[in-house]
Amino acid sequence: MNCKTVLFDYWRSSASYRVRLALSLKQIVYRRVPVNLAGGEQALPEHLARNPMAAVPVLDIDGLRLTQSLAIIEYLDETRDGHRLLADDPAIKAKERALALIVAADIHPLGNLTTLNRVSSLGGEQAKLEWVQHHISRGLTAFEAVLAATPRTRFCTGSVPGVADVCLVPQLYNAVRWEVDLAAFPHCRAIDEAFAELPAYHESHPDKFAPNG
Ligand SMILES: N[C@@H](CCC(=O)N[C@@H](CS)C(=O)NCC(=O)O)C(=O)O
Repeated sequence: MNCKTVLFDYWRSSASYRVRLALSLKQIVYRRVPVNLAGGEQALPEHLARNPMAAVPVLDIDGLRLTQSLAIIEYLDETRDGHRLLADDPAIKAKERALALIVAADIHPLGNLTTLNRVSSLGGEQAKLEWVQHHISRGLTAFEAVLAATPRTRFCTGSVPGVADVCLVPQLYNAVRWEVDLAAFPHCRAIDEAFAELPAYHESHPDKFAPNG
């Protein structure tokens, strides 16, 4: 496919999954270029030239090279019509960003590959598992509390998915991977179920891109 919009990603990367969901909701056609994190490709010079943080996602679009999933998502929202990922209302937008940041800033860095490799080397595999489960549960507890504090809406802040939802869904996928018990997060699970009714969910899902999958 000769497509100028290129997403450098990894199938199981939750930050990449956020961007895939946003691209899909915005109905932006793109081409994927996998960067094999398990094989260390993020640290190769060719990828460091794309992103000096040695991470995915990276999005090439409009002659630009964008990094950081939330910055990418906001760029897409500001430059493309159609499905809106952030509200115009500053109060709602602040809440959307706060929820997105619980995932992207407060949970995700503590469960990143680099972090977990370091925890494992210091404390072993069991310590790594307890570490990641603890930090995912702690963040989702806060996310759930924010959702529970306001009347139930289909998605985080309304009837359609926005930036908070495209962060939550990959985080829940990641939580299941690490065998976190989601029983205590009914609002979060309900949003995941609502999202699963949308084509974007299936177009972007990691299982679709799993090696041999
Ligand atoms: N804050 C960044 C985080 C990017 C990030 O850490 N991505 C992970 C995958 S989810 C990664 O590439 N990790 C590589 C590593 O830890 O070596 C974003 O939101 O894009």
